[in-house]
Amino acid sequence: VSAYQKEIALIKVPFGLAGARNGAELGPDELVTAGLKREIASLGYRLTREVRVDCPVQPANVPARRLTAKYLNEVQQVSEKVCQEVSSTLEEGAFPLVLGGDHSVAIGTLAGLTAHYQKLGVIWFDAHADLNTEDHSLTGNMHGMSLAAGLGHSTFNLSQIRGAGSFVDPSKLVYIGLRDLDLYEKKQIRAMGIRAFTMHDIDRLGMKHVIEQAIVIAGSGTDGIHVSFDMDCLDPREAPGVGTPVPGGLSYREAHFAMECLASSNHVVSMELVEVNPLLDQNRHTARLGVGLIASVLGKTIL
Ligand code: 5AB
Ligand code: MN
Ligand code: MN
Ligand code: MN
Repeated sequence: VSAYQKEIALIKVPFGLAGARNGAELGPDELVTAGLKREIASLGYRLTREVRVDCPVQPANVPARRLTAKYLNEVQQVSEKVCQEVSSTLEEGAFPLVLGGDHSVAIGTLAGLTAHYQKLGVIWFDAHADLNTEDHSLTGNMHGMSLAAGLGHSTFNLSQIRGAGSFVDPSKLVYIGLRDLDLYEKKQIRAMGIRAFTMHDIDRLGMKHVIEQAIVIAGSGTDGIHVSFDMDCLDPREAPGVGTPVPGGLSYREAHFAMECLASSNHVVSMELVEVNPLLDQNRHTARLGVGLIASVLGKTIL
């Protein structure tokens, strides 16, 4: 977030059909209840718009669908709306803060961002790579396909979203926190040469080195960095309220430190925080952690 940009738009996307379990659709309200707007205000930001994207919910009679990409039409609808909201926010010069929902909401965010920025850097915090296509996914859950759509690998991709710009440049994309990859995803990361800081790399190099490198890769020669933050990048002991927990994730301080470094880089142009699942949480712990991490990206410091 650059120092001059003190206007923010809250884009709530209560959509959970593309996730593995019910509950992610409750994420945006949970983050607000956990104090998000108070934090934003106390950091001196003006909330220029607050929208709640109208999202489809589970139909009473679930029709027989292609298992390769479940709820594809619903994901497409939501992507279009999120794209529009993110685009308008950027036109107004405000900072888009997108609250998921499952991680498929990133498709719309990336669509709106690429419409505005020619060269977008992306840092993807996640236990997973979200690179599956409809032909390779083993689950058919589209929250595991959002980056494939952003890069143009899946049949449903950014080019099918009205108003979207060009695909994300894989050389400007960085992963942080990976530890659960499907075989196809591993091959793709290697084939495309995507910079991926796995949990092993974080253990080896430390978060300081990792986030500094990530900021260089996603932030130099680009129009700015989009932070896509899947709460399952955190260790499940820190963030139990996520749909697809994987042991061995980021600690509270590693995640906060990364967000603090991003804030001081002045390169962050947008953020989304996804996969908060209140049904699986304990004492709103995960949502409160999410609020704290957003505050850190927006410039909150300890002293
Ligand atoms: B998340 C898995 N690779 O495709 C798949 O939480 C998990 O947005 C995807 O990162 C996890 O279903 C998607 C097994
Ligand atoms: Mn994800
Ligand atoms: Mn994930
Ligand atoms: Mn720079």
